[in-house]
Amino acid sequence: MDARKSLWMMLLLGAACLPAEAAEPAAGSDRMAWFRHDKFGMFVHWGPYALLGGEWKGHRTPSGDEAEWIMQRFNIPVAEYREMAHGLNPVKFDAGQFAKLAKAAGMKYLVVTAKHHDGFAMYHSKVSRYNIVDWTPFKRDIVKELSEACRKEGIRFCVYYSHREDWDDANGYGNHWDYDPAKKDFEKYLREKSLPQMRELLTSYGPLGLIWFDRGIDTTAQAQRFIDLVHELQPQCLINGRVGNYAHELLGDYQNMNDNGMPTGGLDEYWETPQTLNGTWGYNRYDQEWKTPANVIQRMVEIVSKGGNYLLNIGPMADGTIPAPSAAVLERVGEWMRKNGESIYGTAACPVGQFAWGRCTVKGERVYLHAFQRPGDGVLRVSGLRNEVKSAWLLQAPGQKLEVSRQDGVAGVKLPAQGWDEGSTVVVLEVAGKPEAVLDPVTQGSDSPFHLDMVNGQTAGGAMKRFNRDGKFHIGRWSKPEDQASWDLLVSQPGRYRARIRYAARQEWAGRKFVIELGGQRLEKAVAATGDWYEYKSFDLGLVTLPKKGALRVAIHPAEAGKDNLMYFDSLTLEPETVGGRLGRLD
Ligand code: FHN
Repeated sequence: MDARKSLWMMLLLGAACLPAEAAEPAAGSDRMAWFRHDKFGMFVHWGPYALLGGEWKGHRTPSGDEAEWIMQRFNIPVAEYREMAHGLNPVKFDAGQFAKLAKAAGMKYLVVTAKHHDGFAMYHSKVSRYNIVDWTPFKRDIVKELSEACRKEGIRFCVYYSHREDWDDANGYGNHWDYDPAKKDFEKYLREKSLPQMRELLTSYGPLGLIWFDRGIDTTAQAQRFIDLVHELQPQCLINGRVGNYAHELLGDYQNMNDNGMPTGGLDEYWETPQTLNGTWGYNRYDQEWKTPANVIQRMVEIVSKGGNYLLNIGPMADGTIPAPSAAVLERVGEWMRKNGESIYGTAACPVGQFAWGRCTVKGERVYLHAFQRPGDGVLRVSGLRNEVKSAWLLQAPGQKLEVSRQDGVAGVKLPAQGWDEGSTVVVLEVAGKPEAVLDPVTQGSDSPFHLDMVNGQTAGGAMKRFNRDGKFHIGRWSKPEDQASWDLLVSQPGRYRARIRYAARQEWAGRKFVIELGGQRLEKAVAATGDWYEYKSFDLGLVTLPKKGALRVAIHPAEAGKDNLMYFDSLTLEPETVGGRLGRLD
């Protein structure tokens, strides 16, 4: 048996189960260890915009607008905004309160806006006098005080820095109302403000957990200058994915979802989603639509069950006060975390997927079932879990074992009538071995196509389920035949099917061969260029035959090893060919 065949056999034999590790991001370097473990962080959006609180000269920012964008929304002239910024005097600011609240909420890292798009530095910058110490009566360095308070409380300190967008600087990006875009010298901005301020942040506040860049930058070369600087001055410091151009390949250490974004399924790479507690990042006195503690807990569980991190924002008021509703929500979340943190920190994505009643996370030989609602009969059915369940208990009542049954191979855990927790009630399953999933085959309805994509497929080798940085998801990072995506189908209607593939491919990937294995059939095709990074197109691959009812495996992989990506794969559809309204007959 040649190597290729034996690999294929291994894949077939292993098809029915997916080990938990497959859903965990590759370990990579140890720099990611804390990020992998910590899961939950506090985002702080704070600047002079807090003084306006979503209102400029009697006009409110439109509903749904983000209050920190007010300068741009109303095209406030730099001179007027600067004048307003003189009034920032957060006399009630107590850095310890921020760090303590983060800690009480169960958050492990804190990211504060050292400079947002309005160009104002919340630290003592020597590069520009437009900063909290030199420009306001407050005269205290907020970044410094927060860094010290975080260290004291054991919270990893991190900074946000808007490296391209700067509405104050004549050469920064974004202000077209005061400055003529044609006269901007962006290189000068990078050289004289953005990079020097980044250097200040990297050299003045001790070790930083990560730098949170935002809004991307025009070229890969520009982004690389920031990356090089971070690597030179603080090699351990992580860099978020927004350092580079959103339409290009990821340059940082991990992906950020869109704001408030949630992936459809688990990803094979490190990711984090920035989310707000209401609808704005900076303080807006008119936005009182706060998420409930239960909603925050369920979001966190959902994110962690898909392998991600949750960066949850507060927008302090101009006087330094943390809005009471956001502090109250975080305190309640913290109560839940103190009791249930074991089911969040250091866990990995749930290999089993999602349940009607909630989600799951895994660690070692434990599966943590997060029940968001109590099924009518009080039984949590854990469909898709392959392992034997040795024991089950409520995380908060380890002494009281729960009854576990198996019906048609599906484990069920009987919940007690008491002990229900806000947001999510956690049941611990101790299982035999590493948690593994029995994947359900992809089934078909009458005459409907099979739709195969990253949510219902499995990846192997280097192939990864990824965020595409444009709000969608794909499978990428495959360069050799072992890097595969596969699906197990249950065919109920044998016949001829039209195969269509949808992907994005850049010019330099064109011509690379890919293989689709489909039962005994093998299609080999060449990748066609579709345009820029995330321009997806569909291609007709012709007719294929699904010869009989029952199980059938479909896999895609590069035909041979090459550098680069094969393609950014979106989906493969197999659509029944109908002749005269009936499914195409088999020859
Ligand atoms: O424009 C910003 C916005 O104000 C806020 O900082 C968010 C946080 O993720 N990031 C940008 C938009 O994506």
